[in-house]
Amino acid sequence: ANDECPLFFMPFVEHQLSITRELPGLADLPFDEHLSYQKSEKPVARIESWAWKSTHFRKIRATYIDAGYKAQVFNSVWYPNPSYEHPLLGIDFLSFGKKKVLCVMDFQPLSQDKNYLEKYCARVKGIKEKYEGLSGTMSARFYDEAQFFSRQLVFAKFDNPGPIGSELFPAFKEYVEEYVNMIMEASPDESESSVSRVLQLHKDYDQYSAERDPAIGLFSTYWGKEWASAFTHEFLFSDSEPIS
Ligand code: BLA
Repeated sequence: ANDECPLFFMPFVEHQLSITRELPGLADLPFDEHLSYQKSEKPVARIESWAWKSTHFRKIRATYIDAGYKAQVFNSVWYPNPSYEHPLLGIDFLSFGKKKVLCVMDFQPLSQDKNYLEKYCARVKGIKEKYEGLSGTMSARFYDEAQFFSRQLVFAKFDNPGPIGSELFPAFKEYVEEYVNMIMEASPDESESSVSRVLQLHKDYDQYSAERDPAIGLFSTYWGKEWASAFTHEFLFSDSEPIS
């Protein structure tokens, strides 16, 4: 959209694509075309989204926003099949202006039970510790860190885009690799009770996230309120209900 602004997070999209392409049973997950691409001339911006499913994942979705220097965003969530009670992989990387970069990435736990966190989230501790700049703490402005977030959350604010390549990209590659390996090596629990419990937790996650998503204002600015609401409830968090 803006010739001068590099697409800071495009290497992340490309890397994620190269990983998803190798997943067994990969297929496009169809969704409404008007949600998959939009552009705006004034202010200049474009948004594109993709979604897949595979043998191990019921939904992997990704979104890129290019509004020039005003905003660059890569946002993605990986939902394993409900036969896995494992965390979701949540990614939210944003740059605003030339001096404000916000990066959040987590194995987003479906439970805050100590054993659950130890089993599924603590495993990335060693990765996070390698990247000094990535261990900030989130505020309570939008989300509640005690719900659907773990202690191993990557959280970083930078005043320049430099660390996107030097720290965030290698950390991202390691998180994605660890995450995919964790799911592929896990034994699925196909029992009806477990599957319905996990599906309900995915639904709770979607509702929690849709109600708190600070991006709705941003979507509205460029593409209007109605589109923003449809994008949030039908694509980003498609198991959420709008609250009227
Ligand atoms: C914060 N995420 C934000 C903010 C915006 C977005 C605009 C507020 C930034 C600020 O003003 O400080 C943007 N959220 C988006 C966009 C999409 C979205 C563009 O869903 C969709 C395309 N958010 C997630 C996921 C995680 C997440 C999956 O969508 C998990 C890793 C985390 N985003 C997250 C957190 C904050 C945030 C924790 C709050 C940062 C803080 O408290 O300072």
